Amino acid sequence: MNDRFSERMTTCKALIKDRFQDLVPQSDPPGLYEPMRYALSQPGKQLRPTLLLLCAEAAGGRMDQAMDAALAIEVIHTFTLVHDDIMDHDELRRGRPTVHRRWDENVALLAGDGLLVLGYSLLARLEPRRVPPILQLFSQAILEICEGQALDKEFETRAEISLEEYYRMIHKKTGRLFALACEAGALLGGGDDVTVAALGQYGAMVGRAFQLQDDLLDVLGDEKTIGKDVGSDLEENKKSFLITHARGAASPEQLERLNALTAARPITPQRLTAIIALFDEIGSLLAAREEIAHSLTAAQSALTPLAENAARRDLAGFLETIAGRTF
Ligand code: GRG
Repeated sequence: MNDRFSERMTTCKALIKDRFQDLVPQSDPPGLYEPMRYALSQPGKQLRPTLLLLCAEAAGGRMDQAMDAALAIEVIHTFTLVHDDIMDHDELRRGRPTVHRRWDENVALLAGDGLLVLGYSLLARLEPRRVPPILQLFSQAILEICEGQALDKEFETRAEISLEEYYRMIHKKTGRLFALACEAGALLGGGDDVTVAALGQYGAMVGRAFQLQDDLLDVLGDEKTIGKDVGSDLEENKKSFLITHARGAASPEQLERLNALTAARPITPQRLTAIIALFDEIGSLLAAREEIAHSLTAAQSALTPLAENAARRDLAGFLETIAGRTF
């Protein structure tokens, strides 16, 4: 990562963090507001709000015009994590117990609902003429994320899915929020239709690369570094890129070994090591890395219609952070 870009990332994150402190009111009942504060108090990577702010500038505007939308997207993203952790029975998030582990599922459901509403109330603070199109954009995207999550859950009950189905699911579940960040930033920065569409495509490709990377980190990552459970996709019978690719590319003998290794529960560290070795033997780890590289190249190409300026260079720099991420 070059120094200038690293500095810009730090600036964006600091801008967001400063405004994040007092978002949740100190109101009664604490059973609602404490878990909401807990979920927001441990910052994640803040990729989506950073992208949103960079896209506002890339479209010719200023970051301050887009700040409330940047906060909103991070709050709404945090909400999706709280509900996703319930659905996936995950115990760790951002290195700490998930909200439903720290309290219980009912508390986590309600805290998530509160965060979604908080996100929308931040959008209502934008410049009045921007509110209707932004609400429309967010609402469409959020419904599509729900569709992606529904597909993700449905696929858990299926023995196998095609790579086409996998890409459709991650496009909705993960890519859509990244695309929304970029489109909303572009719109708030005053970008024209071509710029909004180009940045939306850039975001979708960043999201695809990000999810593929996430699938790899689920098996190869270090629990302390990624701050969440390792091997959870296999444990939950999730159709990650790796399992989907491996099932399609394995020889009959490899498939038999893969089925035997993935059938038993829990997925012990020894079994996880054997599954990773088999993914490697089948070529699925390499295929995932190649797909990440293709997606990042597609994201870079999507920037072509944009004027050559510093913000566009930052968006190209952002791709390097995704390519090299370890958490
Ligand atoms: C109504 C928007 C809405 C959603 C409800 C729960 C749900 C339906 C969708 C879940 C979508 C989801 C959690 C997708 C996974 C995306 C993903 C890999 C998130 C991890 O993002 P990071 O690594 O997290 O950027 P940090 O902690 O860094 O913020």
